[in-house]
Amino acid sequence: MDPKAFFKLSYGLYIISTENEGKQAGCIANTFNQVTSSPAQVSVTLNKNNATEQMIEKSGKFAVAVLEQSATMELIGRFGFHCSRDLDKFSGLDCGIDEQGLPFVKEHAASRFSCKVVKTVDLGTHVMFIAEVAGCEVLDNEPVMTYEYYHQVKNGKTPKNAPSYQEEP
Ligand code: FMN
Repeated sequence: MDPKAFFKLSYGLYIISTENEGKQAGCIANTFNQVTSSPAQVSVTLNKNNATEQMIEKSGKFAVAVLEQSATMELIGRFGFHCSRDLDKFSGLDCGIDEQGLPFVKEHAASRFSCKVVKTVDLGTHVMFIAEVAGCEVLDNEPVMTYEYYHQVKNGKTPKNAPSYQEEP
């Protein structure tokens, strides 16, 4: 099995966020996808250790911000390399509240989705949430961030919690 085959897969970069009992959590994910069009359904796969995964299990809903190429490494670092249990990740950011009452990041976001979980699939280390889209909106028309752009142009790294993580050769 050649692990480099996985590097040929393409993804975007997203901020997944949720809220439960007055607390907020959010993290970076590259695993957000549309899975059906009618009804419009999406999926995201999150590590069970992530505060965001644990909060979505309780809230049953999540918001998604589709990141643009202009997203700063500070923003990606805040959501992708820290835990919401230790940090208020939304503090000082330009955020909105969606139709399900969830916070979403507006900064450097091309569009956003509000998602209601309809199925949860246990994948061992990770959980895949399948959700119906309760609302969505275009926020900006700048080019979106791909996983390849994040690695090649921004020189970004991927932490162990990401499903696409691979040991450095
Ligand atoms: N974590 C996941 O569980 N699923 C992903 O798809 C995922 N993709 C990531 C892609 C990138 C480029 C980066 C930087 C991180 C990714 N992560 C992913 C890791 C989480 O964002 C990270 O573990 C975060 O600190 C979790 O925060 P939380 O504990 O507040 O939920």
